[in-house]
Amino acid sequence: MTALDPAIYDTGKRPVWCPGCGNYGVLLALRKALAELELKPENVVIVTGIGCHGRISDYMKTNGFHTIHGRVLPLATGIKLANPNLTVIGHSGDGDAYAIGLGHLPHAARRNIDIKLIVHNNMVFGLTTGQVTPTTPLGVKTKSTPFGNPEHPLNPLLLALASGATFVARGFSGEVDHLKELIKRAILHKGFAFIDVLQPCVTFFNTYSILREKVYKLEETGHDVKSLEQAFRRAMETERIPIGVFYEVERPTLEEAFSHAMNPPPALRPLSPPDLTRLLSRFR
Ligand SMILES: Cc1ncc(C[n+]2csc(CCOP(=O)(O)OP(=O)(O)O)c2C)c(N)n1
Ligand code: SF4
Repeated sequence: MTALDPAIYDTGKRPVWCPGCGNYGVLLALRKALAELELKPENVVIVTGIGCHGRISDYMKTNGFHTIHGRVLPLATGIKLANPNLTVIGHSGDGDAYAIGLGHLPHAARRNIDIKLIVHNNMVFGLTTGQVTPTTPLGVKTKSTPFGNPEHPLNPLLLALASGATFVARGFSGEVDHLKELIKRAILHKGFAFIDVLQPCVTFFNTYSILREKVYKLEETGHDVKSLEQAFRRAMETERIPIGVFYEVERPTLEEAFSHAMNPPPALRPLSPPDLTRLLSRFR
């Protein structure tokens, strides 16, 4: 395959992210993945939530929709149903996806709509300067938990697996080429693909050294991606942190199940302007 130049997706805007932020790794991996899959910018839509992660659509020269906090999946679903020819990739933060927007994840997973969700999981609210989120580890001091987080964190991979997702993966923004491969595989997967990306927020919760020490690659262990049981076991590991594809199976997509209403999908229907003569005659 002859890859495109990743620079074609560069809007030329200088990112406002803090130096060293994990968002840079996700941006680079995304551009490289699209380039290697030779996806033309006009056929890709990046949907982002509100947060530091949300700026990624400003730096991607594709179609983009920077939506309100926690509403990436409904937007992405609508776009995909309107025009299934588009590659629709949602980018969300852990606050965006697992707090205010949590109600949408299980439903996108069980519906198996062919969209991709990449969650920039820095385990903290970045943009609002470092408050606790559903994935902040127990005991961690944040701006809103000065005595340590008293709440048990949510495990997003277990949630996605239990909801019926057909593609569940975890990446690390410090492993850009590995993440690029995950994004490529997610895009090629026919159905809902979920990637939780461990993305250090160097300013409010710098997890680089602990993640570098603990992550290991699932594909180097003989992990069977078709086994739901193995996927659950790996997702529960805490001593070491697996990255890679946990689970991947095929199931009909929502678009296929919905084909009676999608024939053709709204964006591909011929434009036939309504006859306004009768209506206009009332105003003569
Ligand atoms: C309805 C609503 N509630 C709250 C906010 C305030 N707000 C803006 S960004 C943000 C948190 C973003 O955190 P996260 O999704 O983890 O993204 P990050 O900044 O870490 O990338 C919040 C609570 C908002 N914009 N809209
Ligand atoms: S506050 Fe954190 S997440 Fe936001 S740009 Fe800075 S390092 Fe990145």
